[in-house]
Amino acid sequence: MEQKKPPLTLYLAAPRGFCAGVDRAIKIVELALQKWGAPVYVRHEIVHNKYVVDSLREQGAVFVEELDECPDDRPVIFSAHGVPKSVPATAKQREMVFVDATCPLVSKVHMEAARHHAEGLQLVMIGHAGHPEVLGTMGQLPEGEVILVETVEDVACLTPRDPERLAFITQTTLSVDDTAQIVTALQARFPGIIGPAREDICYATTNRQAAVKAIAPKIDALLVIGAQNSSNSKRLVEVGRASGCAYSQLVLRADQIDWRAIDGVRNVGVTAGASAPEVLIDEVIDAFRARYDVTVEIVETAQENIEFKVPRVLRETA
Ligand code: 0CJ
Ligand code: F3S
Repeated sequence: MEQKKPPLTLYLAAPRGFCAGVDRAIKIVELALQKWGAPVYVRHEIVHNKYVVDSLREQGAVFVEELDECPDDRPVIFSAHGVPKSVPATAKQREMVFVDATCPLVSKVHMEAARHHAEGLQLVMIGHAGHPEVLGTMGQLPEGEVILVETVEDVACLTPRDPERLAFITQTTLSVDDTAQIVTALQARFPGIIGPAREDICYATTNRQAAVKAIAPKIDALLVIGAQNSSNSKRLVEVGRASGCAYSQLVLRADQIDWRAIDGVRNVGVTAGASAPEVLIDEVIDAFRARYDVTVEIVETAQENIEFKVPRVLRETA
Protein backbone atom coordinates (compact mmCIF):
# COMPACT_ATOMS: atom_id res chain seq x y z
CA MET A 1 0.00 0.00 0.00
CA GLU A 2 1.26 3.50 -0.86
CA GLN A 3 2.37 5.47 2.19
CA LYS A 4 0.34 8.54 3.14
CA LYS A 5 2.20 11.71 2.15
CA PRO A 6 2.77 14.34 4.83
CA PRO A 7 0.82 17.60 4.40
CA LEU A 8 2.65 20.72 3.24
CA THR A 9 1.47 24.18 2.21
CA LEU A 10 3.28 25.99 -0.59
CA TYR A 11 2.88 29.75 -0.49
CA LEU A 12 3.44 31.09 -3.99
CA ALA A 13 4.51 34.72 -4.10
CA ALA A 14 2.77 36.88 -6.68
CA PRO A 15 4.17 38.63 -8.58
CA ARG A 16 7.11 36.31 -9.27
CA GLY A 17 9.13 35.33 -12.33
CA PHE A 18 9.27 37.08 -15.68
CA CYS A 19 9.06 40.86 -15.82
CA ALA A 20 8.21 42.95 -18.87
CA GLY A 21 11.87 43.60 -19.71
CA VAL A 22 12.76 39.91 -19.69
CA ASP A 23 9.71 39.01 -21.71
CA ARG A 24 10.68 41.59 -24.34
CA ALA A 25 14.35 40.55 -24.42
CA ILE A 26 13.51 36.88 -25.03
CA LYS A 27 10.94 37.86 -27.67
CA ILE A 28 13.61 39.93 -29.42
CA VAL A 29 15.90 36.90 -29.79
CA GLU A 30 13.04 34.68 -30.99
CA LEU A 31 11.86 37.28 -33.52
CA ALA A 32 15.42 37.89 -34.73
CA LEU A 33 15.79 34.15 -35.36
CA GLN A 34 12.53 34.19 -37.29
CA LYS A 35 13.50 37.25 -39.34
CA TRP A 36 17.14 36.49 -40.10
CA GLY A 37 17.41 32.75 -39.47
CA ALA A 38 20.17 31.09 -37.43
CA PRO A 39 22.71 31.87 -36.24
CA VAL A 40 21.82 35.05 -34.37
CA TYR A 41 24.51 36.15 -31.93
CA VAL A 42 23.65 37.35 -28.43
CA ARG A 43 26.17 39.39 -26.46
CA HIS A 44 26.01 38.03 -22.88
CA GLU A 45 23.20 35.78 -21.58
CA ILE A 46 20.04 37.53 -22.82
CA VAL A 47 18.76 37.17 -19.23
CA HIS A 48 20.50 35.36 -16.40
CA ASN A 49 18.85 31.97 -16.67
CA LYS A 50 20.39 28.77 -17.99
CA TYR A 51 17.05 27.26 -19.00
CA VAL A 52 16.18 30.32 -21.12
CA VAL A 53 19.65 30.48 -22.64
CA ASP A 54 19.72 26.74 -23.44
CA SER A 55 16.33 26.84 -25.14
CA LEU A 56 17.32 29.83 -27.29
CA ARG A 57 20.60 28.11 -28.12
CA GLU A 58 18.62 25.13 -29.36
CA GLN A 59 16.72 27.50 -31.66
CA GLY A 60 19.98 28.82 -33.15
CA ALA A 61 21.15 31.63 -30.86
CA VAL A 62 24.91 31.80 -30.22
CA PHE A 63 25.88 33.33 -26.89
CA VAL A 64 29.16 35.23 -26.63
CA GLU A 65 30.58 37.61 -24.03
CA GLU A 66 32.10 40.22 -26.33
CA LEU A 67 31.34 41.72 -29.71
CA ASP A 68 34.70 40.69 -31.12
CA GLU A 69 33.51 37.06 -30.94
CA CYS A 70 30.76 37.87 -33.49
CA PRO A 71 31.19 37.86 -37.28
CA ASP A 72 30.37 41.11 -39.15
CA ASP A 73 27.72 39.49 -41.29
CA ARG A 74 25.34 38.06 -38.66
CA PRO A 75 22.87 39.98 -36.47
CA VAL A 76 23.75 40.49 -32.82
CA ILE A 77 21.44 41.19 -29.89
CA PHE A 78 22.55 43.07 -26.75
CA SER A 79 21.25 41.57 -23.50
CA ALA A 80 18.52 43.00 -21.23
CA HIS A 81 21.13 44.31 -18.79
CA GLY A 82 22.41 46.99 -21.15
CA VAL A 83 25.77 47.69 -22.76
CA PRO A 84 28.43 50.41 -22.55
CA LYS A 85 28.17 53.05 -25.29
CA SER A 86 31.28 51.64 -26.97
CA VAL A 87 29.44 48.41 -27.91
CA PRO A 88 26.78 49.81 -30.31
CA ALA A 89 29.42 52.27 -31.54
CA THR A 90 31.72 49.40 -32.55
CA ALA A 91 28.82 47.47 -34.08
CA LYS A 92 27.98 50.53 -36.20
CA GLN A 93 31.60 50.91 -37.27
CA ARG A 94 31.63 47.26 -38.34
CA GLU A 95 28.30 47.82 -40.18
CA MET A 96 26.70 44.99 -38.23
CA VAL A 97 22.96 44.47 -37.86
CA PHE A 98 22.28 44.81 -34.14
CA VAL A 99 19.21 44.93 -31.93
CA ASP A 100 19.39 46.32 -28.43
CA ALA A 101 17.34 44.27 -25.94
CA THR A 102 18.30 46.53 -23.02
CA CYS A 103 15.28 46.81 -20.73
CA PRO A 104 13.64 50.22 -21.26
CA LEU A 105 13.89 50.80 -17.51
CA VAL A 106 17.67 50.40 -17.73
CA SER A 107 17.78 52.70 -20.77
CA LYS A 108 15.91 55.26 -18.66
CA VAL A 109 18.77 55.19 -16.14
CA HIS A 110 21.28 55.56 -19.01
CA MET A 111 19.41 58.70 -20.10
CA GLU A 112 19.29 60.06 -16.56
CA ALA A 113 23.07 59.60 -16.33
CA ALA A 114 23.62 61.39 -19.64
CA ARG A 115 21.36 64.27 -18.57
CA HIS A 116 23.19 64.81 -15.27
CA HIS A 117 26.53 64.60 -17.06
CA ALA A 118 25.43 67.20 -19.61
CA GLU A 119 24.63 69.50 -16.68
CA GLY A 120 28.20 69.10 -15.45
CA LEU A 121 27.43 66.79 -12.51
CA GLN A 122 29.58 63.84 -11.49
CA LEU A 123 27.61 60.68 -10.80
CA VAL A 124 27.53 58.19 -7.96
CA MET A 125 26.12 54.84 -8.99
CA ILE A 126 24.80 52.46 -6.33
CA GLY A 127 25.30 48.93 -7.63
CA HIS A 128 27.34 45.75 -7.62
CA ALA A 129 30.84 45.87 -9.10
CA GLY A 130 31.29 43.78 -12.22
CA HIS A 131 27.58 43.23 -12.89
CA PRO A 132 26.80 43.73 -16.61
CA GLU A 133 24.14 46.34 -15.88
CA VAL A 134 26.65 48.36 -13.84
CA LEU A 135 29.28 48.03 -16.58
CA GLY A 136 26.69 49.13 -19.14
CA THR A 137 25.43 52.11 -17.16
CA MET A 138 28.89 53.30 -16.09
CA GLY A 139 29.95 52.86 -19.72
CA GLN A 140 27.47 55.53 -20.81
CA LEU A 141 29.85 58.22 -19.59
CA PRO A 142 33.59 58.85 -19.89
CA GLU A 143 35.83 57.21 -17.32
CA GLY A 144 35.85 58.91 -13.92
CA GLU A 145 32.42 60.47 -14.41
CA VAL A 146 30.62 57.68 -12.51
CA ILE A 147 31.84 56.52 -9.11
CA LEU A 148 30.50 53.17 -7.90
CA VAL A 149 29.36 52.63 -4.31
CA GLU A 150 28.25 49.22 -3.09
CA THR A 151 27.77 49.79 0.64
CA VAL A 152 27.08 52.46 3.27
CA GLU A 153 30.79 52.18 4.21
CA ASP A 154 31.80 53.07 0.64
CA VAL A 155 29.96 56.39 0.97
CA ALA A 156 32.36 57.54 3.70
CA CYS A 157 35.33 56.93 1.38
CA LEU A 158 33.99 58.90 -1.60
CA THR A 159 36.24 61.64 -2.94
CA PRO A 160 34.17 63.40 -5.60
CA ARG A 161 35.58 66.16 -7.80
CA ASP A 162 33.15 68.69 -6.32
CA PRO A 163 30.92 67.56 -3.42
CA GLU A 164 28.38 70.24 -4.41
CA ARG A 165 27.96 68.96 -7.97
CA LEU A 166 26.79 65.39 -7.58
CA ALA A 167 23.88 63.19 -8.68
CA PHE A 168 23.16 59.54 -7.97
CA ILE A 169 21.67 56.68 -9.95
CA THR A 170 21.16 53.02 -9.03
CA GLN A 171 21.18 49.55 -10.53
CA THR A 172 17.59 48.46 -11.18
CA THR A 173 17.72 45.14 -9.32
CA LEU A 174 19.01 46.14 -5.87
CA SER A 175 17.58 45.47 -2.42
CA VAL A 176 15.06 48.24 -1.77
CA ASP A 177 15.95 48.38 1.94
CA ASP A 178 19.76 48.26 1.58
CA THR A 179 19.61 50.92 -1.13
CA ALA A 180 17.49 53.23 1.03
CA GLN A 181 20.25 53.11 3.65
CA ILE A 182 22.93 53.96 1.09
CA VAL A 183 20.82 56.83 -0.27
CA THR A 184 20.36 58.17 3.27
CA ALA A 185 24.14 58.01 3.83
CA LEU A 186 24.75 59.81 0.52
CA GLN A 187 22.26 62.55 1.36
CA ALA A 188 23.74 62.97 4.84
CA ARG A 189 27.26 63.40 3.44
CA PHE A 190 26.28 65.37 0.33
CA PRO A 191 23.08 67.30 1.17
CA GLY A 192 22.92 68.82 -2.33
CA ILE A 193 23.11 65.49 -4.19
CA ILE A 194 20.50 65.15 -6.92
CA GLY A 195 18.70 61.88 -7.45
CA PRO A 196 15.52 60.23 -8.65
CA ALA A 197 12.46 60.59 -6.38
CA ARG A 198 13.49 57.40 -4.53
CA GLU A 199 15.92 55.25 -6.53
CA ASP A 200 16.03 53.58 -9.94
CA ILE A 201 15.03 50.14 -8.67
CA CYS A 202 12.42 48.84 -11.12
CA TYR A 203 8.80 47.95 -10.43
CA ALA A 204 9.48 44.21 -10.89
CA THR A 205 12.31 44.12 -8.37
CA THR A 206 10.27 46.17 -5.88
CA ASN A 207 7.14 44.03 -6.28
CA ARG A 208 8.96 40.70 -5.97
CA GLN A 209 10.71 41.83 -2.78
CA ALA A 210 7.40 43.08 -1.30
CA ALA A 211 5.75 39.73 -2.09
CA VAL A 212 8.53 37.85 -0.25
CA LYS A 213 8.06 40.11 2.78
CA ALA A 214 4.34 39.30 2.74
CA ILE A 215 4.81 35.53 2.75
CA ALA A 216 7.75 35.50 5.17
CA PRO A 217 5.62 35.39 8.38
CA LYS A 218 3.72 32.35 7.06
CA ILE A 219 6.71 30.17 6.12
CA ASP A 220 9.67 28.29 7.62
CA ALA A 221 11.61 27.94 4.37
CA LEU A 222 11.84 29.97 1.17
CA LEU A 223 12.91 28.72 -2.24
CA VAL A 224 13.83 31.33 -4.82
CA ILE A 225 13.97 29.98 -8.34
CA GLY A 226 16.75 31.76 -10.17
CA ALA A 227 20.38 31.70 -11.17
CA GLN A 228 23.55 32.42 -9.20
CA ASN A 229 24.42 35.31 -11.53
CA SER A 230 20.94 36.85 -11.27
CA SER A 231 21.17 39.93 -9.08
CA ASN A 232 17.42 40.35 -8.56
CA SER A 233 17.02 36.66 -7.62
CA LYS A 234 19.84 36.82 -5.08
CA ARG A 235 18.26 39.88 -3.52
CA LEU A 236 15.05 37.88 -3.01
CA VAL A 237 17.00 35.27 -1.03
CA GLU A 238 18.41 38.06 1.17
CA VAL A 239 15.00 39.66 1.64
CA GLY A 240 13.66 36.25 2.74
CA ARG A 241 16.44 35.91 5.29
CA ALA A 242 16.09 39.51 6.51
CA SER A 243 12.34 38.92 6.92
CA GLY A 244 12.99 36.11 9.37
CA CYS A 245 13.16 33.06 7.14
CA ALA A 246 16.15 31.10 8.45
CA TYR A 247 16.21 28.80 5.41
CA SER A 248 16.16 30.93 2.26
CA GLN A 249 17.72 29.27 -0.73
CA LEU A 250 18.33 29.96 -4.41
CA VAL A 251 17.63 27.01 -6.72
CA LEU A 252 18.06 26.95 -10.46
CA ARG A 253 15.40 24.27 -10.77
CA ALA A 254 13.72 21.39 -8.90
CA ASP A 255 16.69 19.02 -8.98
CA GLN A 256 18.66 21.46 -6.82
CA ILE A 257 16.22 21.35 -3.89
CA ASP A 258 17.91 20.02 -0.76
CA TRP A 259 15.05 17.87 0.56
CA ARG A 260 16.89 16.98 3.75
CA ALA A 261 17.25 20.67 4.64
CA ILE A 262 13.48 21.18 4.57
CA ASP A 263 12.58 17.88 6.18
CA GLY A 264 9.83 18.46 8.75
CA VAL A 265 8.96 21.91 7.40
CA ARG A 266 5.24 22.26 6.66
CA ASN A 267 5.06 25.79 5.21
CA VAL A 268 7.32 26.62 2.29
CA GLY A 269 7.42 29.84 0.29
CA VAL A 270 8.22 29.80 -3.41
CA THR A 271 9.12 32.73 -5.58
CA ALA A 272 11.16 33.29 -8.73
CA GLY A 273 13.51 35.97 -9.97
CA ALA A 274 12.55 38.14 -12.94
CA SER A 275 14.54 35.93 -15.33
CA ALA A 276 13.07 32.55 -14.23
CA PRO A 277 10.35 31.04 -16.45
CA GLU A 278 7.07 29.82 -14.94
CA VAL A 279 7.70 26.25 -16.19
CA LEU A 280 10.47 25.99 -13.58
CA ILE A 281 8.00 26.97 -10.86
CA ASP A 282 5.58 24.29 -12.11
CA GLU A 283 8.46 21.83 -12.00
CA VAL A 284 9.17 22.75 -8.36
CA ILE A 285 5.48 22.39 -7.41
CA ASP A 286 5.38 18.96 -9.08
CA ALA A 287 8.49 17.88 -7.19
CA PHE A 288 6.75 18.82 -3.92
CA ARG A 289 3.57 16.99 -4.97
CA ALA A 290 5.63 13.83 -5.50
CA ARG A 291 6.70 13.92 -1.85
CA TYR A 292 3.93 15.74 0.02
CA ASP A 293 0.20 16.21 0.11
CA VAL A 294 0.45 19.77 -1.19
CA THR A 295 -1.92 22.70 -0.72
CA VAL A 296 -1.00 25.69 -2.87
CA GLU A 297 -1.81 29.18 -1.63
CA ILE A 298 -1.12 32.22 -3.76
CA VAL A 299 -0.20 35.36 -1.88
CA GLU A 300 -0.73 38.29 -4.22
CA THR A 301 0.60 41.67 -3.18
CA ALA A 302 0.44 43.46 -6.54
CA GLN A 303 -0.80 43.03 -10.09
CA GLU A 304 1.47 43.76 -13.01
CA ASN A 305 0.26 44.65 -16.47
CA ILE A 306 3.30 46.37 -17.93
CA GLU A 307 4.34 45.38 -21.43
CA PHE A 308 7.21 46.74 -23.49
CA LYS A 309 7.11 46.87 -27.29
CA VAL A 310 9.86 45.18 -29.26
CA PRO A 311 12.12 47.47 -31.37
CA ARG A 312 10.61 48.66 -34.65
CA VAL A 313 12.88 46.51 -36.83
CA LEU A 314 11.20 43.37 -35.41
CA ARG A 315 7.62 44.62 -35.18
CA GLU A 316 6.52 43.33 -38.56
CA THR A 317 7.93 39.89 -37.74
CA ALA A 318 5.97 40.01 -34.47
O1 0CJ B 1 19.39 43.90 -15.38
C1 0CJ B 1 18.24 43.75 -15.69
C2 0CJ B 1 17.67 44.65 -16.62
C3 0CJ B 1 17.40 42.60 -15.17
C4 0CJ B 1 17.22 41.52 -16.16
C5 0CJ B 1 16.46 40.34 -15.63
O2 0CJ B 1 17.05 39.64 -14.63
P1 0CJ B 1 18.44 38.90 -14.70
O3 0CJ B 1 18.43 37.85 -13.68
O4 0CJ B 1 18.75 38.50 -16.08
O5 0CJ B 1 19.45 40.05 -14.34
P2 0CJ B 1 19.98 40.66 -12.99
O6 0CJ B 1 21.27 39.95 -12.67
O7 0CJ B 1 20.27 42.10 -13.32
O8 0CJ B 1 18.97 40.54 -11.93
FE1 F3S C 1 13.72 45.61 -16.55
FE2 F3S C 1 13.42 45.38 -13.99
FE3 F3S C 1 13.01 43.36 -15.51
S1 F3S C 1 14.89 46.61 -15.06
S2 F3S C 1 14.40 43.59 -17.18
S3 F3S C 1 11.82 45.23 -15.53
S4 F3S C 1 13.97 43.26 -13.55
